[in-house]
Amino acid sequence: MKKIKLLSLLFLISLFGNAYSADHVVKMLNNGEDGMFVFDPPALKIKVGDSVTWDGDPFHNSESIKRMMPEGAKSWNGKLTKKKGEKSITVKFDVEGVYGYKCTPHAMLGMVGLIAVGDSLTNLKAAKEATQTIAGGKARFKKYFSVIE
Ligand SMILES: [Cu+2]
Repeated sequence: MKKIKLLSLLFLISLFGNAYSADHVVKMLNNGEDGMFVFDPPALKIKVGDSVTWDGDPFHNSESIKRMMPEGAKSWNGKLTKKKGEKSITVKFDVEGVYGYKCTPHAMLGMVGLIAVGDSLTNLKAAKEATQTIAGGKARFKKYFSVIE
C-alpha cells in the first residue's frame, strides 16, 4: 500500500512538472570552451512559456538582438548581478521562434547567445542572415545554430 501511495505521489509530481513552465539559467563565464566572455549554455532549447534567467556579474548584460527575434516577441535588455538583494534579468518566452541576444559591451568579442523556443522556428532563416551584421558574434553564432537545429 505504501508503494502505491509513493507511486501515485511521484505520478502527481511528474504531472505538475509538465504543467508548469521551467526557468532555465544561463551563466556568464569569463572563460569558456569558446574563449573569453561566453554565455553558458550559449545555445538553449526551451518550451513556450519557459523563462530564462541570466546569472553573472554586473559588467555584463543580456540584450535581445532586434533582427533575431520572431514577429510579435518583446525585446529585452537587463543587467546581470550577483549582489545580494538584486535580481538578474529574467525573460519569459511566449512566442515560438529563434532569439539571438548579446552582452552589449562585449558583443564585439563574440559574447552572444541563442535561444530556440518551441519547435516552430519560423524566423530561423532571417535570424541566421542577421548574424552577418553582428561583428564579433558571427563565428560563435554559426556554432550555436548547429546546436539548436
Ligand atoms: Cu559581457
